[in-house]
Amino acid sequence: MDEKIKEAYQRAKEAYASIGVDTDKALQALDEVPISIQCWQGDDIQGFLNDNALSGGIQVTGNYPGKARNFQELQEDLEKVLSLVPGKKKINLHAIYATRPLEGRDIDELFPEDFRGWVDFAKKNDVGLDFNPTFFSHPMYKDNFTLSSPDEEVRSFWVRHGKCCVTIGDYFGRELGKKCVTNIWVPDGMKDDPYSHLEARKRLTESLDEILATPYDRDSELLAVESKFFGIGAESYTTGSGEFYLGYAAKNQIALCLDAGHFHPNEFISDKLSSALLYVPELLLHVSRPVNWDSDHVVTDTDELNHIMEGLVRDDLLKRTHIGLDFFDATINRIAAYIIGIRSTQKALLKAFLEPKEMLLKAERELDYTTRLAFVEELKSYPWGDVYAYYLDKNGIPGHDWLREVKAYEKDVLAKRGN
Ligand code: RNT
Ligand code: ZN
Repeated sequence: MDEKIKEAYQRAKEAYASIGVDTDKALQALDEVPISIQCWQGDDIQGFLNDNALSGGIQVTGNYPGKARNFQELQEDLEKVLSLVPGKKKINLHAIYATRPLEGRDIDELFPEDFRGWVDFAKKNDVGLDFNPTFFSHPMYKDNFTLSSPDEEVRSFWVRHGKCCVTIGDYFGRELGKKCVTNIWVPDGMKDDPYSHLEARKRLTESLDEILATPYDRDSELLAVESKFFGIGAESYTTGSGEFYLGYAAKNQIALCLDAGHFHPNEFISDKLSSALLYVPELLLHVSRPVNWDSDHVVTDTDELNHIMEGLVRDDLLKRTHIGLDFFDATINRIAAYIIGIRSTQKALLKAFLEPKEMLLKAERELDYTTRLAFVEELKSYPWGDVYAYYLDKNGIPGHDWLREVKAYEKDVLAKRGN
């Protein structure tokens, strides 16, 4: 253990103890919160199955060299990432990341065996797996529609895809003994004003009902549905809107996925957590950073990120919330993007765990808003950075020096890929 880090931690521990906060306990709590890492930052959501360009409101911009081109390379990159962040982790997969070639089959006919490679990876690295059917980057994504398509051939294709994916998520959960969260997001919508707002939504309900009727073990898998405000090419109408999915998740008692970039630019998910959890059993978060729109920038230390984590800790919502990351930036080193995003998320969580919760709750209940504001402001300059540095060092993980390691990996591995 680095002596300077240890000394700084001792001082931080005393500072926090003086306001009734136990830093060891905060670190223990942090260490227990699984963070689901999106596999798609590693290769710009390309996947292993096809060369189809991205479509449906998902845009990856940039061409920084060295992206993973296959399963082998993505595994190497993810292992590098896992080695540079402490705590519990999961890997979040999309259906287009099947590790077995489809050989004549299409994605409406996928089997657990197609993902065997990831299960081996998860066991080797002691991580859980989460899953997503891929309703984009495919020729059957037609006229901006998948599950809500008026074309029965299109709609039923995607229903079959969704059903296969429920079975695969169930398999992940059983195989790994860690519940798999399978999240459904469809890009469906219209560029121009719809005549009927209702018809496509009725079809989406029908399709989802068919997918949910797939048998699965509730202890092994949790289904989630993700809303969106608008997408590229779907500027005027999104079938799966916020109200649609809040209602659907509440009615069917499945999880609601809230993506930080999927609401009006002045609307924040941090204020939706407590309301949604009064009516849906669980939440999935897509922690992202929207810059003016659903831009999926790397997560950084923003007010909203801090408010999300505060919301979860202050109101005790963590037990029913799954934290997943959803960003993809191809303009910077992709491994660095991961480390920055994951560490920022962990730091925000840690700050929330380092609050004198009982004292602040009491102040609020007694309408002592002066104390509330004073302490929340004071806390911003408390030495939480020393606590996080200690957490890293205790786990044998480099602190600020992580970038040196990532640059070395870029030189030795990424640069040699020649892409
Ligand atoms: C798209 C959604 C969705 C995707 C991933 C790749 O707007 O946010 O979650 O980002 O499934
Ligand atoms: Zn998302």
